Amino acid sequence: PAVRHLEVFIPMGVCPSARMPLLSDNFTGLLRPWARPEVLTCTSWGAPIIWDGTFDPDVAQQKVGQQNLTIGLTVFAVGRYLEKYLARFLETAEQHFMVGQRVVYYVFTERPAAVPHVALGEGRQLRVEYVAREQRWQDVSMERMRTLHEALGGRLGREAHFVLCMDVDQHFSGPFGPEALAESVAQLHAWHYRWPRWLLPFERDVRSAAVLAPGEGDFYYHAAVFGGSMAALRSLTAHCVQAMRRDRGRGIEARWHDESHLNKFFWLHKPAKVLSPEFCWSPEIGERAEIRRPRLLWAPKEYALVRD
Ligand code: 2GW
Ligand code: MN
Repeated sequence: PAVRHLEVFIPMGVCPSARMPLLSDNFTGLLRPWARPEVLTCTSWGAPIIWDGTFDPDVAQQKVGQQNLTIGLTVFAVGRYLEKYLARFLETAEQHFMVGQRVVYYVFTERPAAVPHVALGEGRQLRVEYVAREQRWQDVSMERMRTLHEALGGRLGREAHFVLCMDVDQHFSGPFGPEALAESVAQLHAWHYRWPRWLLPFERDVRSAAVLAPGEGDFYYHAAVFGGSMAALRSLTAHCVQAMRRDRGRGIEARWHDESHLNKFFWLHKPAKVLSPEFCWSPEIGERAEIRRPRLLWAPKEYALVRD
C-alpha cells in the first residue's frame, strides 16, 4: 500500500467516470483525462484530477455562463499579510480568476480601511469583512474556518453558488477558470503529490480529531485552495470548527492546524474534483515536466520573519 502514490506516473487511460457519462463532465466534452497519460487523472473513487490539457476551458466557461452562476473567492489578509500580499493577489485574480464570470471577492481583515483599491472588471465585486486579529498565528489560520462558516450562513451564502477559499500569500500566474468548480474541490499539495502515502504529513496523534491511521488518507491536500458548493463548504467548515474545538478542549493542536482537519474531512468525504499541483505551485520546487502551466504561485516562505 505504501507505493500507491507512484500511480501518479503510471498511465491511467480513461477515467472510470468517463464510462459513466451521466455522472460525468466527460459527456459534455469538458474533460479528456486521456490527454495526460503520464499523470494520474482520476481518483480511485472516480473524481477527475484536472491537469492542464485534460479539460476544455471554453466548454467549462459556456456551462457556467448558461447557468448564470456567481462565484465567490474568499481570502484572509490579517496583520502584515495585508500590505505584503493582498494587492498582488487581487490584481492577478482580475487577470486570471474566472474571467468573464460573475465574481465576488470576500476579503477578511482587521483593517478594512487599509484594503488596497483594485480596479475590478465588469460583473466583479469586492466585499470587505471585518475579522478580529488573533494573537497566535496558528489561530489566525485556524479561525478562518469559523469565520468562513459564519460567512456562508450570511450574505456570501446567499449570493454565491460556488466558493473558492484561498491563502493570500500567492498570486495568479495563469488561467484559473470554471473547470476548477465542482460540488467539492481539493488541491493536491505541490510538495507532496509525488510522495508515498506512508510519508504524507497527516496528523498521527490518536488523541487528535484530525488523526489518520497508517494506510488512511488518499492524497495530502493543500489548504491554500479548497472550494465547492455552499452545502459542501458548510459541512466542511462545520467539521473543521468542531474538530479544532475538540482538540483545543484536550489541550492539543494538529500538526498542520486547519490543514490537518481539512485532510481528515476529505478522507471522510471524498472531493468531487481534485486540482493538480499546477493549480497551486511552489516555484521553489523548480521545473517539472508534468507542471505545464502553473495557475497560482506561492510567495517565498518567510517563516523566520513572520512566525514566532
Ligand atoms: C500565518 C503564519 C505565520 C504568520 C502569519 C500568518 C498569517 C496568516 C497572518 O499574519 N495573516 C494572515 O492573514 N494569514 C492568513 O492565513 C493568510 O490568508 C494566509 O495565507 C493564511 C495561512 O497562513 P500562511 O499562508 O502563512 O500559512 P502556509 O502557507 O504555511 O499555509 C498552509 O498551512 C496553514 C496551517 O499552518 C493553513 O492550513 C494554510 O491554508 C496552508 O496553505
Ligand atoms: Mn500560504
